[in-house]
Amino acid sequence: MTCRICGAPTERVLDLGEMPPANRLKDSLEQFENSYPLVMEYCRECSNLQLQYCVDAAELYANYLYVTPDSPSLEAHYAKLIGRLASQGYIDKSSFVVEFGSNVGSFLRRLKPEVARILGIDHAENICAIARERGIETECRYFGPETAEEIRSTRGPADLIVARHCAAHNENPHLLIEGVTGLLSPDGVFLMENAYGLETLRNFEVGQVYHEHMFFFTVQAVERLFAMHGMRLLDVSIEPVHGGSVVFAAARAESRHPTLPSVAEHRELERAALTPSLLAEFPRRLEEMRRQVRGLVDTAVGSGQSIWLYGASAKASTFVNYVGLTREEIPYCADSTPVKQGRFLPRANIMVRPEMEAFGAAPDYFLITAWNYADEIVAKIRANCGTRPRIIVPHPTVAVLS
Ligand code: JHZ
Repeated sequence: MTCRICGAPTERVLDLGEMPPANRLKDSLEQFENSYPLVMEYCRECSNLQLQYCVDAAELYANYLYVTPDSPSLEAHYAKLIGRLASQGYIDKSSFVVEFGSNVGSFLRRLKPEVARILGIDHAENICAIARERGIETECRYFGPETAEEIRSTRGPADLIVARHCAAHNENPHLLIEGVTGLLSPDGVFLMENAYGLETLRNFEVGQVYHEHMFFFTVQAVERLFAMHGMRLLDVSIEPVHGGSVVFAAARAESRHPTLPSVAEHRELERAALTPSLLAEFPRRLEEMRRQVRGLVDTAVGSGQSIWLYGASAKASTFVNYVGLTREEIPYCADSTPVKQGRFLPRANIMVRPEMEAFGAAPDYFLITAWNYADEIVAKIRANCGTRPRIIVPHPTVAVLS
């Protein structure tokens, strides 16, 4: 295959075989589910990590079930991002901000008091409706050059465009950046946040590999992508949310904003870390994690103990199917998202139940599948169930908290 950023040939890093789309929770056990190849590959030329096979967007995003959870760690992250945007002069009280992939508007709600105007863009009607109920003006559509042109002609250019955890969900990043350059004001800034490819590899996060994540962006690949569209990176930071994320700020090459030292720093750190041996180690370490989790589950179930998953995240879907867990051994998964409750994780067929029900059941073990929120979930379990349940956290290394 070839790199969808620079066109050079790619090499295979990980092959998970055929998997069902991660967020496609089933309404019933009988419901038919499609599976598609899940293969991660690497481009030596621009250091891009991508999925080899991309599922059609209409198949992936129709009736989307992901609702950004209310989480103290995400709230702290939003506050930090907004502080940084203001202190670097990327926004002020006169700014017009457009966020695409805005989901239920959690970030825009925080940003609203700091700027003049906000607009959310999301492709899922059910999600846009929730955002609007929360007072966030949201248009239901895909972002691309056409949408950008229409927004520009009706509302004017954007001073800040935000894409948090959605740019990697688009098979063609060139079209997306074309849209960005079409809408951005001359000195406007584009803020793009994604799961960081280097963190995915070095934390051995198999759960990050699912069909929506068509790219695992790296600093070097994104710098190349922006340069191909007359854009320049201004700033890069690595943040702990979503299992290790990278936040890029970029602008037109001729923008008044300076390029900060963080860009060269992270580029060099990444060059030193993203080595052939890390790429080769990734599937080997995943196998090791799989054996450890399997062993813990087999021992617990074999001795008659009960286990609940905690977190029906997209990451959970790849994780449980990679480890080979099913409802025979783990019947339930706790999750606070109402639209997920009563449905089943794809292939594993584990039923999603409200978290209060899980606390009431007080199983012998919780296996944290939303491990990126492990601290706050462990605190909730301890507050509601005391010290009885043991808690398995699979990342960054498999640990059992007793
Ligand atoms: P969470 C989604 O991935 C999908 P997921 C998407 N493709 C993406 O890129 C990333 O987000 C960023 C639940 N939960 O956020 C809520 C509780 O039940 O890791 C969620 O279902 N109680 C857009 O799905 C899940 O866990 C809690 O206290 O991997 C977390 O999903 C908390 C904090 C969460 O994203």
